[in-house]
Amino acid sequence: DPFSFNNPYLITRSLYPENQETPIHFIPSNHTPDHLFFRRNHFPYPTLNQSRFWIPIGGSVLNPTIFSNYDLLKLPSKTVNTVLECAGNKRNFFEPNVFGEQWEKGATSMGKWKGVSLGTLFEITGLEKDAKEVIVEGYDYGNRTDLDQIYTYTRSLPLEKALHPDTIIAYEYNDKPIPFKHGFPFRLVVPNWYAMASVKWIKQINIINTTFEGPFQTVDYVYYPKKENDEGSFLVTINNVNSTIQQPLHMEKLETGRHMIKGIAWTGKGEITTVEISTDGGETWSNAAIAHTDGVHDYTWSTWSFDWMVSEKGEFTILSRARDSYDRVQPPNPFWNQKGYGYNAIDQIKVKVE
Ligand code: MTE
Ligand code: MO
Repeated sequence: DPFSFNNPYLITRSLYPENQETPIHFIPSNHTPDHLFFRRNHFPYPTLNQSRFWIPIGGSVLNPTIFSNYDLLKLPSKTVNTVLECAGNKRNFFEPNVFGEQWEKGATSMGKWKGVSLGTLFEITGLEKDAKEVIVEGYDYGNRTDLDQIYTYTRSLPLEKALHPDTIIAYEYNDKPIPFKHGFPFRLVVPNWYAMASVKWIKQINIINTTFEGPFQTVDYVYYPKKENDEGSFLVTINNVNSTIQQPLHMEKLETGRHMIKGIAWTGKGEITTVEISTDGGETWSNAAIAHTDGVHDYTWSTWSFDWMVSEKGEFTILSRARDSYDRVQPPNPFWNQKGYGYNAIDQIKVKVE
């Protein structure tokens, strides 16, 4: 649409590789459109060629098989509506600050992915009895300066998660082929897990009977809770319960009267049960109204809204606190860790009423 010049742009955190986040106040409550989908890359974009349309599956399988795009399109399809949130989303708000992409609140998306369950492919290849993990490698690669070696972006999943019917090799996003920057032609989509697990531009899949030790799972995407050493570390996997206020804007000036406070809430375990709002910096709380996305529960975020009547002038701190069906609740303080993953402290903005 040549007249869509009013579209908001992504906010660039780094250009090469390209890391950009969504201006969260513009993100619609339903599926994230391509132009607002955050981009998170560890390496330059890979170049596309015809070999990309085949996925070899090997290792601890009975029948190693190369699946073509035609094979994949013919197999029973599976659609999942899911949030994909970067584990580093909101990293910028950790105190003390941590190194890494300084994401604010927009490294998150929600969309409709269609593809084939990984389990469907393993029905064809068979699995050896001692199969333990599924390694998925992407086509993008580059030098990791910290390790002084070239790596591809490669991750593994425990067999149980890989076999979940909603873990898919996707070939469509929002009813169209996946946009190139988001993994075309094939991308792994792992609902409920932070998005580092959802490997873009799949090159090959290998089943192993050991524990994968690639750097994107032994160096990165590990919580290191201590400042001085690596004691007590554990892997980043499922999303924490979280919420983000989309409206009003942080530091917005408002007039006295009625204002709609609204936003999104999501979790990697169960579903969102309540979102509480405070307009007095946490002294009192009230429930927001939650709208679950029209029957498509899946792994979507919930939108919520709260009608705020404000008659006094002054500065106000507005907070949102989500809770899920496992009774996980956003904490007042984030769980600090060296690499700044999984920030989910109570969301906060300030406004001035004049
Ligand atoms: N897959 C490949 N091949 N290369 C990558 O750098 N980044 C991961 C994941 N999959 C990555 C990848 C991370 S950390 C995130 S948050 C998501 O992709 C970002 O997906 P997006 O760029 O489609 O938003
Ligand atoms: Mo990420």
